[in-house]
Amino acid sequence: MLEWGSILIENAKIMDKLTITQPDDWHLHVRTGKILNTVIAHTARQFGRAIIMPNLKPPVVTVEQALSYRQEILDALPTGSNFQPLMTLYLTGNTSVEEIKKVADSEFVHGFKLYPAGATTNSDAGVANIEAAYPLLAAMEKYRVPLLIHGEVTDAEHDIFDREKIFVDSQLSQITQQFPELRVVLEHVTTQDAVQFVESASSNVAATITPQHLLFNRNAMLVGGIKPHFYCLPILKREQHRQALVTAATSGNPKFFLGTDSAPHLTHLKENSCGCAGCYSAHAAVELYAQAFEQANALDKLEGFASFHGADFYGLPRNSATVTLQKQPWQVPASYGEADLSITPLLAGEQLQWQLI
Ligand code: OTD
Ligand code: ZN
Ligand code: ZN
Repeated sequence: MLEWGSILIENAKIMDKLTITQPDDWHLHVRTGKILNTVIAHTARQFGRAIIMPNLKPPVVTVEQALSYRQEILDALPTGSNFQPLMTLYLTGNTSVEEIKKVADSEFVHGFKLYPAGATTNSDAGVANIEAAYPLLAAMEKYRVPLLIHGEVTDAEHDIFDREKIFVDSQLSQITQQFPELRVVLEHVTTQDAVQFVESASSNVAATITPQHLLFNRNAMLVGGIKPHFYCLPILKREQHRQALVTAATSGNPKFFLGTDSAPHLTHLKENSCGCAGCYSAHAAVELYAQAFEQANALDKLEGFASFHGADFYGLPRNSATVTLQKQPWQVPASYGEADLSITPLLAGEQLQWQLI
């Protein structure tokens, strides 16, 4: 038996068991109603906490709404679960400085989410002109409320594969320059350019990385037929970018942490002539990350990425419980949920190597 920090490795040559501090998911969609009921146990099985995205219809825009959404999530949890939903508000052109102060004073709401209008699922209420929202960003900087950003431009003339880089160059660099003390999480980074920006920014700027962007490039979605369950936004990029993400995630740099962006959609709405964006990964999130870290020979870096860096950035205590992963191949089910509400998970029907025990 060999100990690396708090990671316990039994059988050092063929590493087949891994115990780490319980991780958190710093970017998650759980929806409401029946979908919430189907998905929440998957997240609660693995994670201590998760940052809950506010892109409901209508969006979560006030602390009061966030508290009632939080209660709905708590009510949907399996009995005995200690899972804690960490709420966020959706930043709109109508957000007030008063609401930002309320978030600063709330122990349950942890930030605002900025969606450029039209960038992703349920983002129509997002910010059309970011500069017009600068007074709000100034208030968030002043009251130390984190800003979580979907970093893509949405103008029709920009190629979908370039939208993140253009956002970083034209918008994010302005925001971090104007508001150097603002705490910023660039959500779900997908490009080498975004990684480099975050690395060279101040310690107030961090990023989440999804399992699909660590494991797959755009060939997974497009070679041999269109695979709608790999379609998410920001869209999967080319291999060079995937490699940059793996390097960042496994570097031990505290600016990078786990955020699944697990986004459940009904199967028939994804397998559709105009399929919706989002990968459902909550069923196997930690297992998927373990696979990516193992492929990079970096399982010893998983705990920092999954369990420490995010809590440290948000100024929350690290979890005290642990979880254990075992190398024990299992087959991902074809779907979850009742027939007419079926959700197809990422890698449905495929074998995964690691299993949470
Ligand atoms: N991306 N789908 C969704 C959100 C994310 O940009 C995101 O955070 C969703 O369905 O809510 C997606 O592809
Ligand atoms: Zn997003
Ligand atoms: Zn998301």
